[in-house]
Amino acid sequence: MADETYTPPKVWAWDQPSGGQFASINRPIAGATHDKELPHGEHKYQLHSLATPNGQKATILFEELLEAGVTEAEYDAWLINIGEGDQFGSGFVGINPNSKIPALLDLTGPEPIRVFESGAILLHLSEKYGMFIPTDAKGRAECLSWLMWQMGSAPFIGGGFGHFYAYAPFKMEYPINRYAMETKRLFDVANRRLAESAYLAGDQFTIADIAAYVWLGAIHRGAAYGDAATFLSVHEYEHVGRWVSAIDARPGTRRGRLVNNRTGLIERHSAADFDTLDPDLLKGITKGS
Ligand SMILES: N[C@@H](CCC(=O)N[C@@H](CS)C(=O)NCC(=O)O)C(=O)O
Repeated sequence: MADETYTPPKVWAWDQPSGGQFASINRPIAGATHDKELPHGEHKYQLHSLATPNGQKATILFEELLEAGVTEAEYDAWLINIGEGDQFGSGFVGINPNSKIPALLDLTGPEPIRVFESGAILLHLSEKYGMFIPTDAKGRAECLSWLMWQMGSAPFIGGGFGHFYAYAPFKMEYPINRYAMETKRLFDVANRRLAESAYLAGDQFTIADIAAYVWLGAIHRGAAYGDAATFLSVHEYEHVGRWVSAIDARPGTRRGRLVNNRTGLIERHSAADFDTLDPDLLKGITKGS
């Protein structure tokens, strides 16, 4: 059982740092902390992000669209350093009042459209180009169901398991047990689904796969939360492993994971930017990316 006890006061107050990694950027209020305009490039899509799993969803879809020949999907990707508080600058808050990456400005139409929440960005772009989302009612419903499943469950993996297992100031048995159990259950949900179909929504690779892959793939290959892959025995989920390997091999996905990434491109403004990288980075997935 838990080895720490705590009696909450009648009214919670923000009077001390919570401790742990990222404590300095956590606060209980929304809104901008400082004035800072966002930079602007030449393309019709301006993405402001970072290569966390949620950020990679957007860059993977952009690179997959470009890989599929959708030249209108050219984009500028600017770095938002969440450790430095860039997400609280006035320009960023203007396109995402929730102050979290990724956020997109779509300038393809008569007026600018802001899109925030990684799932909304995936839907916005896939529907616009009619790609990576099935068009028949049954396939679309399956795709949206798995997309929303991922969006709803990511906080239990990242904010729950990842936080208490890797980032909290000390290890607490109760929350680690609770969220390890839930994370393993989610792996099992995906594993059972992937035992019956190649991808989450069926035979085709869709935005539901992009959303789930960035989270499950990072843990599966041992790139997230220290030794979480061993702790959670993820090798048991063999169908998830097969699916992660298949998606790892996609050139668009490989490029997308390297954008806004300190081991890849800090910023991305053209396809030629990838030529500046070590070719080995583009040939395969490295553990740290
Ligand atoms: N539900 C959001 C979550 C985004 C999110 O949690 N972003 C994190 C990085 S992965 C972030 O920007 N954190 C900064 C902060 O919390 O201040 C989405 O999927 O877009």
